[in-house]
Amino acid sequence: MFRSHRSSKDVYSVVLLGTSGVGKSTIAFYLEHGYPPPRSIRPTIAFGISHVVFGKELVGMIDVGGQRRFLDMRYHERFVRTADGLIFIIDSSRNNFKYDEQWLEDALKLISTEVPILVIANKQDLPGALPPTLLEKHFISRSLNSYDYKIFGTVAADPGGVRSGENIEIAFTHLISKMRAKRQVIIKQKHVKA
Ligand SMILES: Nc1nc2c(ncn2[C@@H]2O[C@H](COP(=O)(O)OP(=O)(O)OP(=O)(O)O)[C@@H](O)[C@H]2O)c(=O)[nH]1
Ligand SMILES: [Mg+2]
Repeated sequence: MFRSHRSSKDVYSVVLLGTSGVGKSTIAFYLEHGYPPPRSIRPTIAFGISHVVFGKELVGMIDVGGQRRFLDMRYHERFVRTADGLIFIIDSSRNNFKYDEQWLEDALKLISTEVPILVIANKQDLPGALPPTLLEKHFISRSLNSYDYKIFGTVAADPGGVRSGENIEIAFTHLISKMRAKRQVIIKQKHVKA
Protein backbone atom coordinates (compact mmCIF):
# COMPACT_ATOMS: atom_id res chain seq x y z
CA MET A 1 0.00 0.00 0.00
CA PHE A 2 1.13 3.56 -0.63
CA ARG A 3 2.51 5.23 2.47
CA SER A 4 2.00 8.92 3.22
CA HIS A 5 5.07 10.66 4.59
CA ARG A 6 7.08 13.65 3.44
CA SER A 7 10.71 13.80 2.41
CA SER A 8 12.74 14.88 -0.59
CA LYS A 9 10.88 13.47 -3.59
CA ASP A 10 10.41 13.82 -7.33
CA VAL A 11 7.14 15.70 -7.56
CA TYR A 12 4.47 15.00 -10.17
CA SER A 13 1.08 16.53 -10.75
CA VAL A 14 -1.88 14.42 -11.85
CA VAL A 15 -5.41 15.58 -12.68
CA LEU A 16 -8.46 13.31 -12.27
CA LEU A 17 -11.24 13.97 -14.76
CA GLY A 18 -14.65 12.45 -15.39
CA THR A 19 -18.35 13.17 -14.94
CA SER A 20 -19.98 13.25 -11.49
CA GLY A 21 -20.27 10.00 -9.57
CA VAL A 22 -17.79 7.92 -11.56
CA GLY A 23 -15.57 7.50 -8.47
CA LYS A 24 -12.77 10.09 -8.82
CA SER A 25 -12.73 11.06 -5.14
CA THR A 26 -13.06 7.43 -4.08
CA ILE A 27 -9.98 6.58 -6.13
CA ALA A 28 -8.03 9.60 -4.82
CA PHE A 29 -8.94 8.63 -1.26
CA TYR A 30 -7.96 5.01 -1.81
CA LEU A 31 -4.59 6.00 -3.25
CA GLU A 32 -3.87 8.36 -0.36
CA HIS A 33 -5.14 6.24 2.53
CA GLY A 34 -5.17 2.67 1.27
CA TYR A 35 -8.84 1.97 1.91
CA PRO A 36 -12.11 3.28 0.42
CA PRO A 37 -13.88 6.23 2.05
CA PRO A 38 -17.25 5.80 3.81
CA ARG A 39 -20.15 5.29 1.40
CA SER A 40 -21.56 8.70 2.32
CA ILE A 41 -18.84 10.40 0.24
CA ARG A 42 -20.21 13.68 -1.11
CA PRO A 43 -19.85 15.14 -4.59
CA THR A 44 -16.73 17.28 -4.88
CA ILE A 45 -17.32 21.01 -4.85
CA ALA A 46 -15.01 22.69 -7.37
CA PHE A 47 -11.94 20.50 -6.80
CA GLY A 48 -10.07 18.57 -4.14
CA ILE A 49 -6.33 18.10 -3.61
CA SER A 50 -4.56 15.11 -2.13
CA HIS A 51 -1.16 13.51 -2.35
CA VAL A 52 0.35 10.07 -2.64
CA VAL A 53 3.89 9.07 -1.78
CA PHE A 54 5.05 6.27 -4.03
CA GLY A 55 8.68 5.22 -3.68
CA LYS A 56 10.75 8.24 -4.69
CA GLU A 57 7.74 10.03 -6.11
CA LEU A 58 5.36 12.47 -4.50
CA VAL A 59 2.24 12.77 -6.61
CA GLY A 60 -0.09 15.72 -6.09
CA MET A 61 -3.59 14.82 -7.26
CA ILE A 62 -6.20 17.34 -8.31
CA ASP A 63 -9.66 15.85 -8.32
CA VAL A 64 -11.97 18.09 -10.37
CA GLY A 65 -15.67 18.00 -9.40
CA GLY A 66 -17.60 16.35 -12.23
CA GLN A 67 -20.97 18.05 -11.78
CA ARG A 68 -22.03 19.87 -14.93
CA ARG A 69 -21.61 23.30 -13.31
CA PHE A 70 -17.95 22.58 -12.53
CA LEU A 71 -17.27 21.12 -15.94
CA ASP A 72 -18.88 24.23 -17.49
CA MET A 73 -16.80 26.49 -15.25
CA ARG A 74 -13.80 24.75 -16.77
CA TYR A 75 -11.90 24.40 -13.49
CA HIS A 76 -9.80 21.69 -15.05
CA GLU A 77 -8.18 24.17 -17.41
CA ARG A 78 -6.23 25.66 -14.50
CA PHE A 79 -4.58 22.32 -13.79
CA VAL A 80 -4.51 20.26 -16.96
CA ARG A 81 -2.06 22.49 -18.81
CA THR A 82 0.71 21.82 -16.27
CA ALA A 83 -0.15 18.20 -15.46
CA ASP A 84 2.44 15.42 -15.75
CA GLY A 85 -0.34 12.88 -16.16
CA LEU A 86 -4.12 12.61 -16.49
CA ILE A 87 -6.50 10.06 -15.05
CA PHE A 88 -9.76 9.87 -16.96
CA ILE A 89 -12.39 7.87 -15.09
CA ILE A 90 -15.54 6.23 -16.47
CA ASP A 91 -18.43 4.54 -14.65
CA SER A 92 -18.55 1.19 -16.48
CA SER A 93 -21.97 0.13 -15.24
CA ARG A 94 -24.39 -0.25 -18.10
CA ASN A 95 -27.05 1.96 -16.46
CA ASN A 96 -24.78 4.85 -15.48
CA PHE A 97 -22.38 4.81 -18.38
CA LYS A 98 -22.21 8.21 -20.02
CA TYR A 99 -19.41 9.45 -22.11
CA ASP A 100 -19.03 13.12 -22.87
CA GLU A 101 -16.75 12.75 -25.85
CA GLN A 102 -16.82 16.42 -26.84
CA TRP A 103 -15.90 17.56 -23.33
CA LEU A 104 -13.01 15.10 -23.19
CA GLU A 105 -11.71 16.11 -26.60
CA ASP A 106 -11.82 19.80 -25.61
CA ALA A 107 -9.88 19.02 -22.42
CA LEU A 108 -7.31 17.02 -24.40
CA LYS A 109 -6.62 20.00 -26.64
CA LEU A 110 -5.00 21.66 -23.61
CA ILE A 111 -2.27 19.05 -23.20
CA SER A 112 0.60 17.71 -25.26
CA THR A 113 0.01 14.31 -26.85
CA GLU A 114 3.02 13.09 -24.84
CA VAL A 115 1.32 13.50 -21.46
CA PRO A 116 0.48 9.96 -20.30
CA ILE A 117 -3.20 9.23 -19.74
CA LEU A 118 -4.56 6.53 -17.48
CA VAL A 119 -8.13 5.58 -18.37
CA ILE A 120 -9.97 3.88 -15.53
CA ALA A 121 -13.13 1.88 -16.24
CA ASN A 122 -14.36 1.91 -12.64
CA LYS A 123 -17.23 0.04 -10.93
CA GLN A 124 -16.39 -3.29 -12.56
CA ASP A 125 -18.19 -4.92 -9.59
CA LEU A 126 -21.63 -3.79 -10.75
CA PRO A 127 -23.76 -6.35 -12.63
CA GLY A 128 -23.35 -6.01 -16.38
CA ALA A 129 -20.36 -3.70 -16.11
CA LEU A 130 -18.92 -3.00 -19.54
CA PRO A 131 -15.41 -4.50 -19.78
CA PRO A 132 -12.46 -2.17 -20.44
CA THR A 133 -11.70 -3.84 -23.78
CA LEU A 134 -15.20 -3.04 -25.06
CA LEU A 135 -15.10 0.55 -23.75
CA GLU A 136 -11.74 1.06 -25.37
CA LYS A 137 -12.84 -0.32 -28.72
CA HIS A 138 -16.10 1.62 -29.01
CA PHE A 139 -15.33 4.91 -27.24
CA ILE A 140 -11.87 5.55 -25.85
CA SER A 141 -9.70 4.72 -28.84
CA ARG A 142 -11.68 7.20 -30.95
CA SER A 143 -10.77 10.14 -28.72
CA LEU A 144 -7.37 9.04 -27.52
CA ASN A 145 -5.76 7.35 -30.49
CA SER A 146 -3.02 9.97 -30.79
CA TYR A 147 -2.28 9.96 -27.05
CA ASP A 148 -0.14 7.76 -24.82
CA TYR A 149 -2.94 6.02 -22.91
CA LYS A 150 -3.80 2.72 -21.32
CA ILE A 151 -7.14 1.53 -19.93
CA PHE A 152 -7.64 -0.52 -16.75
CA GLY A 153 -10.83 -1.91 -15.20
CA THR A 154 -11.07 -1.20 -11.46
CA VAL A 155 -13.25 -1.40 -8.39
CA ALA A 156 -12.60 1.60 -6.14
CA ALA A 157 -15.25 0.79 -3.55
CA ASP A 158 -17.36 -2.34 -3.63
CA PRO A 159 -20.39 -1.94 -1.34
CA GLY A 160 -19.75 -5.53 -0.14
CA GLY A 161 -16.13 -4.55 0.56
CA VAL A 162 -14.67 -7.68 -1.04
CA ARG A 163 -13.26 -6.12 -4.21
CA SER A 164 -12.53 -2.58 -2.96
CA GLY A 165 -9.28 -1.27 -4.40
CA GLU A 166 -9.11 -3.92 -7.13
CA ASN A 167 -6.53 -2.98 -9.78
CA ILE A 168 -6.15 0.60 -8.49
CA GLU A 169 -2.50 0.25 -7.50
CA ILE A 170 -1.61 -1.62 -10.68
CA ALA A 171 -3.18 1.12 -12.79
CA PHE A 172 -1.54 3.92 -10.81
CA THR A 173 1.85 2.19 -10.92
CA HIS A 174 1.58 2.10 -14.70
CA LEU A 175 0.92 5.86 -14.81
CA ILE A 176 3.86 6.58 -12.49
CA SER A 177 6.23 4.55 -14.64
CA LYS A 178 5.06 6.42 -17.74
CA MET A 179 5.50 9.83 -16.07
CA ARG A 180 8.92 8.82 -14.77
CA ALA A 181 10.05 7.65 -18.21
CA LYS A 182 8.84 10.85 -19.82
CA ARG A 183 10.72 12.97 -17.31
CA GLN A 184 13.92 11.00 -17.96
CA VAL A 185 13.62 11.77 -21.66
CA ILE A 186 13.20 15.49 -20.91
CA ILE A 187 16.23 15.48 -18.57
CA LYS A 188 18.35 13.72 -21.23
CA GLN A 189 17.25 16.22 -23.89
CA LYS A 190 18.30 19.11 -21.62
CA HIS A 191 21.73 17.54 -21.12
CA VAL A 192 22.21 17.14 -24.87
CA LYS A 193 21.29 20.82 -25.45
CA ALA A 194 23.52 22.13 -22.60
N1 LIG B 1 -20.22 -0.14 -6.79
C1 LIG B 1 -19.23 0.75 -6.82
N2 LIG B 1 -19.42 2.00 -6.34
C2 LIG B 1 -18.38 2.87 -6.40
C3 LIG B 1 -17.11 2.51 -6.93
N3 LIG B 1 -16.28 3.59 -6.85
C4 LIG B 1 -17.02 4.57 -6.30
N4 LIG B 1 -18.28 4.15 -6.03
C5 LIG B 1 -19.38 4.93 -5.44
O1 LIG B 1 -19.77 5.92 -6.38
C6 LIG B 1 -20.27 7.07 -5.69
C7 LIG B 1 -19.62 8.33 -6.25
O2 LIG B 1 -18.21 8.29 -5.95
P1 LIG B 1 -17.33 9.63 -5.90
O3 LIG B 1 -15.93 9.19 -5.67
O4 LIG B 1 -17.92 10.63 -5.00
O5 LIG B 1 -17.50 10.14 -7.41
P2 LIG B 1 -16.83 11.45 -8.06
O6 LIG B 1 -16.41 11.04 -9.42
O7 LIG B 1 -15.78 12.01 -7.17
O8 LIG B 1 -18.07 12.45 -8.17
P3 LIG B 1 -18.00 14.09 -8.19
O9 LIG B 1 -17.23 14.53 -7.02
O10 LIG B 1 -19.44 14.55 -8.16
O11 LIG B 1 -17.35 14.47 -9.49
C8 LIG B 1 -19.98 6.82 -4.19
O12 LIG B 1 -21.18 6.39 -3.59
C9 LIG B 1 -18.96 5.70 -4.20
O13 LIG B 1 -19.04 4.88 -3.05
C10 LIG B 1 -16.92 1.17 -7.42
O14 LIG B 1 -15.86 0.76 -7.90
N5 LIG B 1 -18.02 0.35 -7.34
MG1 LIG C 1 -15.60 13.77 -6.13
